Amino acid sequence: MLAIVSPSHALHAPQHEFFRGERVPCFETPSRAEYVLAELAARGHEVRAPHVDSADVLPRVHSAAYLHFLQTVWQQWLAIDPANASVQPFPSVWPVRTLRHDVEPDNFIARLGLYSMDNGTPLAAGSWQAAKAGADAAVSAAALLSQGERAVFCATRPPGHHAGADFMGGYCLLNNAAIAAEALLARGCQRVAVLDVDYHHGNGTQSIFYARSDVLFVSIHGDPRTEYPFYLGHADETGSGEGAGFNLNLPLPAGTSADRWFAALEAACQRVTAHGADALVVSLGLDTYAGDPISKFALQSPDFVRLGQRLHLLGLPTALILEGGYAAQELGVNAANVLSGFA
Ligand code: Q9C
Ligand code: ZN
Repeated sequence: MLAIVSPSHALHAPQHEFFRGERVPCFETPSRAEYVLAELAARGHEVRAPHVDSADVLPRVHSAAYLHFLQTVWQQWLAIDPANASVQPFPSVWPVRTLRHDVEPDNFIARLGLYSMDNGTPLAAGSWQAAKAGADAAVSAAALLSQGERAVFCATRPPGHHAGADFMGGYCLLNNAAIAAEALLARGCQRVAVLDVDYHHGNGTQSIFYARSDVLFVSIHGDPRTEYPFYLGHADETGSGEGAGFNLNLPLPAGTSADRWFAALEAACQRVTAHGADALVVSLGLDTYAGDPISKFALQSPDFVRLGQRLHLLGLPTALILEGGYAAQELGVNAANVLSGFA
């Protein structure tokens, strides 16, 4: 399978995040993409750089204010103090419920809170460049599918599915899967399905398409009662307005076995088929792996071959977009196993 990877991913290399109140090394590291690239090369997959600019698609997914913030966030941080070059900014205040979202604060940390859902999305000097390259990969995949390619894998990082129209979260800055879906629609698709198999619910993707019937969102994930992102991803979220019936959440308890996970995948795939989509975007999180350090499903490496086989059976032009997966050394094998199953 054709793969798209930009070396710019490595420009997003923050040092630490918060975990149970402590500062710990980031789980979402450049080495993840390097392990994936190495395994793609070992198995003879063709790897290309992105060849299409996502600039005209980004505003279809994200607000202009958020895009401006993300593009300039590091300059804004350095403008406060040049010594911030070696300091990571984190939000510490958020406009929840009765607080206002419509006035952008002059205070940088308050502005960062306005555009964040959590304090779990570390930033670095090259975060925008890396995220933009990921979005370019997503629209490049859409272009290749519209030219007749059956499937394209984007080894993007940072991941995307927690990012909403106007906020970052859960390591995600730009919603690459939503960007791929919009690019497919712009290239003539009438109906697109997004199937999210990351361990965590794709709250950003769900919210972007929640009121729409042209993009079906289906997700299998850890039950948000106990798992991140906690505040979205329940089974009773089925879509609103025009989008009523076009959102399907299949939450599973932490500790779920591979057998039960594949039963949920079957239900998810049947809903995708019923949608009559002309293209599929897979939010390919590999943090369902038993060895994942922050997740609690029990898939083994060979199970990812089976996942690829079931995705292939859907018979659709397919963009596979890398999301999570934090057992970095096993990530290459697990990702490449999906591609092998698809082949
Ligand atoms: N600080 C994705 O898989 N935080 N994001 C975990 C460690 C949230 C994962 C706790 C995990 C987000 C794309
Ligand atoms: Zn995840």
